Amino acid sequence: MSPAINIAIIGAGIVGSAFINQLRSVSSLFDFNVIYLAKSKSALISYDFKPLNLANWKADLDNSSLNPLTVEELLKFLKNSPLPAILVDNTSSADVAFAYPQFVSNGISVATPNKKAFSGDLNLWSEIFKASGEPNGGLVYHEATVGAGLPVISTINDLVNTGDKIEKIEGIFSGSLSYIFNRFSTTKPNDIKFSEIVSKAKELGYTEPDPRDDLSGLDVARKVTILARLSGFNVKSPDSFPVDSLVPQELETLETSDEFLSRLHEFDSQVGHLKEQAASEGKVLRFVGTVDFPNNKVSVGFGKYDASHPFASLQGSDNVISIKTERYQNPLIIQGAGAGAEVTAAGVLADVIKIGQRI
Ligand code: NHO
Repeated sequence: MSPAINIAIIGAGIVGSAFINQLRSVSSLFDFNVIYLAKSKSALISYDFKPLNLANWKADLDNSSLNPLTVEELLKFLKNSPLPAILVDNTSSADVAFAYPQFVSNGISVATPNKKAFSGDLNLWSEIFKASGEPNGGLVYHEATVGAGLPVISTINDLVNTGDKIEKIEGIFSGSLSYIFNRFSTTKPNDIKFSEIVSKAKELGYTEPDPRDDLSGLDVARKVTILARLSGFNVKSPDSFPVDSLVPQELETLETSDEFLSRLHEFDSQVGHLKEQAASEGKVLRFVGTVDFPNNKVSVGFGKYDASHPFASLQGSDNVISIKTERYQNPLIIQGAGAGAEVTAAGVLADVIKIGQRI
């Protein structure tokens, strides 16, 4: 019989739905028993810890009259789990993220694509990994917080853990901004409008729930913060270094992302101007993040690149991450799809399987 593990899943949106479908279809060395599944307004809860029947999970979750447990209630519930438990946080909730140290110090492992805990306050980062390092601490995996399913975090961890020294990390870390600029700013002239391509990226599931998190540079700043910290650069927060923003000031405070998208066309000419300027120099615009140890500098912003530069020829929503280290003086390059439900969910599922192998 395969060993069994109890799984609590919070979040059933774009990534969460793909995750549940992959978890159900994958054959694994483990029996993954989902005992809790929640979205913001409803939940399915197996109080006797028997696996939930997920055959019609979407309809069952929509029709459930149970409210999601509070973080404290969920912690209490999982502490009573008769099997090892993994919390899969597929939300972008700060409240859930802030509670990771409590879960982890109670032996509950965490797998998540949620960047909030790892890019927020540096103390939270320290608390999470301190709790995980305790003899009975849970494991913490967050590969999909950078580069979706690409092996970025595991690679940096392996480099650092084997004594290599990171010198510079540079790359296109945003799948949505990669998609947007690969289509918008090309070496051949085009008349694509910025607002149209942003809406398309949202429709394809490449953006964050609110595309302003991508366009403001905040999402990239979060990813760069995470990579810097893993590499030993103690960045205080994602707003503690320079970040260029693509969100017009007038639209920053609009309440909903729908309102934002419906008004973005008013500002098409502003970004259009930047692209024309780059094109007049025979270059393309790209949105790049950098962690630069020799210069003690972390930054996120626009760069103009010649057509021959690898950043200029990216396809679709690809990310490209170049890691220069003491051992890899010719940088190690990781490239591939960096956004989208399936690859992100696969990154989370791979983490769940790794946790299963270690607990
Ligand atoms: P959704 O579709 O809004 O789903 C969120 C779900 O969480 C909903 O079901 C909501 O009801 C539930 N929820 C929220 N708060 C809750 C709470 N307190 N209790 C219970 N349920 C709650 O969001 P997504 O798109 O599925 O994203 C989920 C997480 O994955 C977020 O943390 C996001 O940052 C992360 N993520 C998403 C993507 C993506 O492709 N959509 C990626 C990475 C991480 O690789 C992707 C990426 O980096 C995209 C990025 N924008 C880029 O590079 O361009």
